[in-house]
Amino acid sequence: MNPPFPQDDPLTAAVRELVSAARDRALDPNSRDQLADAVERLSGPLRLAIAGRVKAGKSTLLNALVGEELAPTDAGECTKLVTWYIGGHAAKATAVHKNGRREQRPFSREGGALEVDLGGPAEAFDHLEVSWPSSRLRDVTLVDTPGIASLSTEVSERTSTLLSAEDDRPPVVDAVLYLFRHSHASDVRFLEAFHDDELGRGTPLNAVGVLSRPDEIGSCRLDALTVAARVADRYERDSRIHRLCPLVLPVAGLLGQAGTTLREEEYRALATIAALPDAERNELLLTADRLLADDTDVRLTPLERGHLADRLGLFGVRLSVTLIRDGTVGSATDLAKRLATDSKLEELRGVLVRQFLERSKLLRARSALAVVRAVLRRGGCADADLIDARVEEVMGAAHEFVEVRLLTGLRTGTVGIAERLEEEMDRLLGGSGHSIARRLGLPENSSVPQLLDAAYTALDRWRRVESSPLTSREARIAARGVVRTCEGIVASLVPARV
Ligand SMILES: Nc1nc2c(ncn2[C@@H]2O[C@H](COP(=O)(O)OP(=O)(O)OP(=O)(O)O)[C@@H](O)[C@H]2O)c(=O)[nH]1
Ligand SMILES: [Mg+2]
Repeated sequence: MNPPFPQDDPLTAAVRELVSAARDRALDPNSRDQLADAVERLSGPLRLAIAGRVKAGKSTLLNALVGEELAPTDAGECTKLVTWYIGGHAAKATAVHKNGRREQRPFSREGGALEVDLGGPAEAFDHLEVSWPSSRLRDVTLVDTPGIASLSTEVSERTSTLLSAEDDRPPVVDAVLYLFRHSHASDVRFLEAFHDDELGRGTPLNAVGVLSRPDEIGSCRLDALTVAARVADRYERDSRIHRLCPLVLPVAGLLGQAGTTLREEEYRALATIAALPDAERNELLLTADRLLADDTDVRLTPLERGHLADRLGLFGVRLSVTLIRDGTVGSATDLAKRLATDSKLEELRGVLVRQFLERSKLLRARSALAVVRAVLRRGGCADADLIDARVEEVMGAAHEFVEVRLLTGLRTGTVGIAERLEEEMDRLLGGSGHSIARRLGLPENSSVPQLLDAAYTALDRWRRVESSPLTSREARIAARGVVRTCEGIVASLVPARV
C-alpha cells in the first residue's frame, strides 16, 4: 500500500494513484523502475533545464540563480556532460554511468567552480549529479546542459535527448529555460522539437526564453541593456518564437553572478580605474584588448585586470567604473546591489516562480502521465486499456490540463476561435503567466476590486461567445474552457474581498 500524502492536491493525488496502479501492473523491471521513479518525482523538486547554444552563458546563469559559483564555465570535460544540481544536506558528486551504475567521485573547488574528477572521459557517463546544500535548490533542481549545435554532435544529442520525449521515453526535465544569443535558425528548430507533443514535450507553459549576454549587444556600450530589452521584446513578438516560448527576458548572468558574489578587493580594483585621469581611463576601457594590455601604467597588473574582465565583462567594468565615478555607488555592497538589479536576475526569478514553480504540480503530473503513456506504448504494463482510459479521465477532469490543451490548440490554430479573441484567450488561459493579474492583463499590484471587475467582464464576454449561435462547435468547447477559467478566477477573488 502507498503511504498517505496528506499534502497532495486532488490532481497530484489522482495522478499518484494512477501511476502507482500502472507500476503495480508493470510487466518488466525497466517499466517498473520508470513508473516507480515517476511516483517519486510527483513529490520531488521541479526539474528545470538550462539549455541553449554553445557558450550562450548557461552555466554562468545557473551560478547566478544559485548565488554561488558551482558550474564550471570554461571548456573542460565536465561542460560536455549534463549535470544536475540538486539541493541536499551534504556536498557530493555522483557520476551516473550509461548503464545506470552510480559512482561517487571526488571533487575540488579551488578556482571557484566545482571540479569533479570523473576518472574517465565524459563519453563514458550519462550524467553527473551534484548534491549541494543551498536553499535556492530546495524547490527546483537545475540541470546544466552542454550547448546544442556544438561541434560535437554527441554532446548536442545528449541535450536533445534530455529535453524531448522519444517514442518510448518521457522527458527527463519538467521545464526549460532556453537561452538565445541572437536569432538563429537552430534556436527555433530546437524549440520546435521540444514542443511537439501536448503531454510530454514543451508547451508554452514549460519554456521561458532568455536573451543571454545582453550586455555585449552593440560593443558593450553603456546603453546595451536598454537595446537588449528592445531586442527581447522583438523576439517575444516573433510569432514563431512566441508560439514556442511566450516570454523572452534579457538577463545578464555574468552581472547577476558578480552581483551575488562581488568581493571587496574587486571593488577596490574598480575604484582604482575610476580614479584614473580621464584620458587614461577612457583609453583603458576602449576595448577588451586595451583593458588587458600590459603597456599601460595603471596600478593594476594585467592579471588583476584580466580577473575583472572575466568576472564582469567589458560592459560590467565600464558600468561599475561609471557608477563609482559619478558617486552613484560608494561601496562594494552598493555596487553588488546595482549589478544584481541591472542583470534582471530578480525578474527572471519572478518569472520562474510564476511560470514554473506555481505550476510545478501540473508540470510534474504531466511528466508522470507521460511516463505512463510511454510505458503503455511499448506494452510494458498489464490492463493497458484500463490504465489508458484512466489517463484520459484524469486529463479530462483537471481543468489545468484543459487549459494546457486549449493553449496548445490555440497556438497550432485548431480551436477555431475568432482571431480577435485569440490574444485574450491565450492570456486568460495563463499563456503569458499564471498569476491572476497576468491572466487578466493587469499590473501585478492591482487591487482585488480591480481584478474582480476585469474578471467579471471577461466572464461575461466568454459566456456570450459560448452561447452565441454564430460560434462553431470547436470554438464553443474552447470558450467553455475559458469560462471555467474565469469562474475559477472569480471564485478565488471573492473570499479575498470579505
Ligand atoms: N559579457 C557577458 N559574458 C557572459 C555572460 N554570461 C556568460 N558570459 C561569458 O560567456 C562565456 C561562456 O559562458 P558559459 O556560462 O560557460 O556558457 P555555456 O553556455 O555554459 O557554455 P558551454 O557549456 O560551453 O556551451 C564565459 O566566458 C562567460 O564569462 C553575460 O551575461 N555577459
Ligand atoms: Mg556550460
